[in-house]
Amino acid sequence: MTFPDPCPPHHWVIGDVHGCAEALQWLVAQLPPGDRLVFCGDVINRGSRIEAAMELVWDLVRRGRAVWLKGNHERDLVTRLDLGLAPTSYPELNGNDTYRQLGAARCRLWRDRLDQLPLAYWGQGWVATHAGFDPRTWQPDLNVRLAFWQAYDDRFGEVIVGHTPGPDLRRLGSIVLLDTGACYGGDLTAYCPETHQTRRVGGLPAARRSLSAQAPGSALSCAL
Ligand SMILES: [Mn+2]
Repeated sequence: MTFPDPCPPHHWVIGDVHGCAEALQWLVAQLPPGDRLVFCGDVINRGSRIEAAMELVWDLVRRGRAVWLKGNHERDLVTRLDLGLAPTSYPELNGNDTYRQLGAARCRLWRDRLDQLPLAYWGQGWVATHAGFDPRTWQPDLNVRLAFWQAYDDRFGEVIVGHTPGPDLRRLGSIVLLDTGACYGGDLTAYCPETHQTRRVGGLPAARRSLSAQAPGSALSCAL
């Protein structure tokens, strides 16, 4: 005989890490150790310590504390690896930050893990997914923006997404936009759907943040 847990653990949904391993470490250190973590996808690409970020998240997944949802960047890397073309003949893969930092062999070691990442995590009265739902099918869509924002009818309760960076956490009705652009000099943000609390840490080390501050607009211009 079992009794329901009188105080089930809370969840923290974490926005696009994009290789910001230091920020991720600082953020996780701020969160209650018994709470569950849901990574909203796009852990890879863009930042300077991509494999360290992947290892940190995967370790949390392996220990049963976290779920890593698939983002369009994880999906696209798997797609490109599966094309099986020599890197020299496939400039898009050469231009992939994760591929450049890890190399072909290490990318292939991650391929099956990335391919099997779930598309959504369903909580009580809320759901997390990378970008939103296709309003024609209401299935998760890893790239959707406006069509979902305009059509969402609250059928799933609160929907927590990353994918679209902005200076702060934003709400569009019952949609929560969580990506605060850690890799562009913004913050990495965690949001708790049970308490509506947020935690955020700076995405870049101080030295690099001051560099990025000298080039306003350059980062977000390639944000999407
Ligand atoms: Mn994305």
